[in-house]
Amino acid sequence: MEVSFRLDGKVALVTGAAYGIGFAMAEALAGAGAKIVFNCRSQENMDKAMAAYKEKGIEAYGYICDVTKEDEVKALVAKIEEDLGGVDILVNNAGIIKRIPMTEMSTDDFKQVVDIDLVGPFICAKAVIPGMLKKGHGKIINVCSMMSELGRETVSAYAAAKGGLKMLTKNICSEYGEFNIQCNGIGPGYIATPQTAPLRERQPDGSRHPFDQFIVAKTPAARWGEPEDLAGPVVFLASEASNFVNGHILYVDGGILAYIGKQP
Ligand code: NAP
Ligand code: GCO
Repeated sequence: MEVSFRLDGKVALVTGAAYGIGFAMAEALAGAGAKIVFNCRSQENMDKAMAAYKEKGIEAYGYICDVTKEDEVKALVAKIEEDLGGVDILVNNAGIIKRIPMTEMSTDDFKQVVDIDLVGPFICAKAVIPGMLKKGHGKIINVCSMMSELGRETVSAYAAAKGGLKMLTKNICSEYGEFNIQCNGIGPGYIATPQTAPLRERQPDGSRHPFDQFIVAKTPAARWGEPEDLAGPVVFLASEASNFVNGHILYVDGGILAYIGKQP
């Protein structure tokens, strides 16, 4: 039996892949043979990202597009259909976090997080599914979180959105599985990216941030994840090797969810 993880001829749209986890996942998908399309919101980030892809030898197609704006997303998907023949793989990666105690958080802040982290993936999936139905196949990978399962102080909106994204994943699987569309989630643990930089900042005396120490102690692998740790999982879920895996959340967390924590 030969199992293929190759993605030659496939078009992958990775949202928010200017840097961080999205960039690493796009790089991995390109390494497996996929054509990469990505978006982000600012021209400045786009310019840096295009240079970074070029440096890696990847001919990526980058577009300015906000995942919360349905008209922009529809136009992007139409352009991909016209230029590249449609999206085979969608990775819903774009996301933000706001760390604010719940009773101090404005409703507008809460809504903005849910809008980007949950409504955005709905808008993007809704835009690509008709094309996938026509093609007779499709892979949708939603980037979930530890907060799809766990709560913690200050991240109420993020946890609500990522918990919702887990269930959107299962629902897309339920609704479109019979049409050969697989929708799965990847739940990264604590990964060193700009999003988590404030949690790793050195203290004025040069010592490690208490949250940084807390995460390393809470992770059986005893380290932060790197964006590259998501490479194998995303290629697996994008490839035919996972054709009967559907509605699953693959946690890539160095073991955090398995562990009760260090004994005193
Ligand atoms: P990051 O470093 O902050 O990168 C986020 C990316 O999303 C950027 O490219 C950003 O570019 C883009 N983006 C944000 N809002 C957008 C919007 N409305 N439309 C289009 N693009 C948008 O974050 P990351 O750590 O790589 O995280 C990527 C994903 O993984 C997020 O969904 C995050 O919640 C999730 N995650 C992260 C971790 C972690 O520990 N880092 C763990 C679990 C899950 P622009 O600002 O230019 O738009
Ligand atoms: C936080 C972090 C997390 C991670 C990640 C964990 O403040 O707790 O930013 O939410 O980014 O999503 O899986």
